[in-house]
Amino acid sequence: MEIVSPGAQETLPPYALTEALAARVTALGMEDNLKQMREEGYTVLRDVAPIETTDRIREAVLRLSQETEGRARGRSASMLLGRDPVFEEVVLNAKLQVLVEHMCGKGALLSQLIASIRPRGAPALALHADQNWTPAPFPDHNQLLTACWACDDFSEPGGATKVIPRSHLHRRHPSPKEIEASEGAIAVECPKGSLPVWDGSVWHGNYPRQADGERVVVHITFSRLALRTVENYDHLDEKWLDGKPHELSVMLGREDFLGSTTIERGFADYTKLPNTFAWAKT
Ligand SMILES: O=C(O)CCC(=O)C(=O)O
Ligand SMILES: [Fe+2]
Repeated sequence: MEIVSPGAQETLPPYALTEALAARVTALGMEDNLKQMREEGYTVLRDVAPIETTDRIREAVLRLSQETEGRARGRSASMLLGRDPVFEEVVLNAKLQVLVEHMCGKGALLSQLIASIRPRGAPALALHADQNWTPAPFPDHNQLLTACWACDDFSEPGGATKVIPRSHLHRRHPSPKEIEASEGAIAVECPKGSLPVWDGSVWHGNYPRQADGERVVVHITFSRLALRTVENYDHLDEKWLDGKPHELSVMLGREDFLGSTTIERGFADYTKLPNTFAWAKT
């Protein structure tokens, strides 16, 4: 482990640790997780909590997914923080918080806390890098970290996460051909209660679910604080924007998908996704 004590104006190099964070890594026995994250772009956190915690998370997800309206009812539950106390335990988990600081720095922001429920026949999710709103080449400092709290065993027929180890080293998004080929992809197989975690650059997706029953997962994404706006214009509502140039709505972030998730819909406004990803790459 590379340990550095940065001065107030110095930047900690990628993958370097402050003394305080190194001590937490040692106390929790996470050295191999950090090594795998650096070398392969992902890792699996095990024994993160008693199994009863995972059972409580699964129960809460299934219950809250019934409050989702429309086509995602019973399939998705979004904006989970504040909807059941167990989700505070999820985002505060000690091992997860070590990786969050390591990969997204101190002051990292909770970007998304959303559950998915995938039944038999659920189709595969195509390969992508989660830094989908960061242009390539990706910066040396990782931008985003995603963890999946597996509430059911992860196996390939069960529709586990698919990852291409070391693809984070490309520092770019996969091309359509690379997505189709998925060369070198493996299933992240692990028992219920584990947390597969990956950086913002590694290429990943998931396998179709062929097994009976449902795969319940809580997706937890944190991001660096860097690009949050200095000023907050949430008070300038739709009424204020009415009749004004579209560009004003764009610069207030109302036309991209970030911040568009609602509890009722159960996911973000996907009609805004193509523009968001295209604009981010210009
Ligand atoms: O559902 C999965 O296994 C992976 C989903 C995914 O790509 C993500 O949460 O970033
Ligand atoms: Fe993803």
